[in-house]
Amino acid sequence: MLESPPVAIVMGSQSDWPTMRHAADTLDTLKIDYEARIVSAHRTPERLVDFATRAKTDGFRIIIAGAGGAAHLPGMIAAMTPLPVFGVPVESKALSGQDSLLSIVQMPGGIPVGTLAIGKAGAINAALLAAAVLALSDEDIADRLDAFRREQTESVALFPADEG
Ligand code: RP5
Repeated sequence: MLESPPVAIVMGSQSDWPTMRHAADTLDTLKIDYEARIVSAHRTPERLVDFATRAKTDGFRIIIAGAGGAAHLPGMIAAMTPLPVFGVPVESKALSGQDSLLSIVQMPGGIPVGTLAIGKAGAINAALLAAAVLALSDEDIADRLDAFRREQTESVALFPADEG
């Protein structure tokens, strides 16, 4: 088994990175290692098969997959690995990501993809879910996740402020 980081962040295109980097930033905040790769279900299908079939033996434990439009990437990865796959629908230009969402969420029974919200919130939450899974067997990550939640709660003002 090779020593990959616990989380793989994969995306269908370079154009997905501005969304998917929010997952990466969140993992950085929690000090969780990851590797980010471009894997296109349609443009690089052999790369997809290679990645998905080897992901577990490479040492990854969780896969976060983001794609837009005809977003087959998360589902195809899930079809080829037993690892948990979290899907992030990237906001598409033509249909505002509703196409991405429906492409990812409507998996047939038997091959699950945990589907998040469209766009930035989905990318952040995919990373937080990945952290929560890892926290089940890693007390340091559990402590950092607890601290993150505590700080988030404390940062919410009681009263709204005027902007500007
Ligand atoms: C999908 O097509 C990608 O995930 C991306 O969201 C979308 C558009 O890709 P580009 O044409 O910008 O490379 O496969």
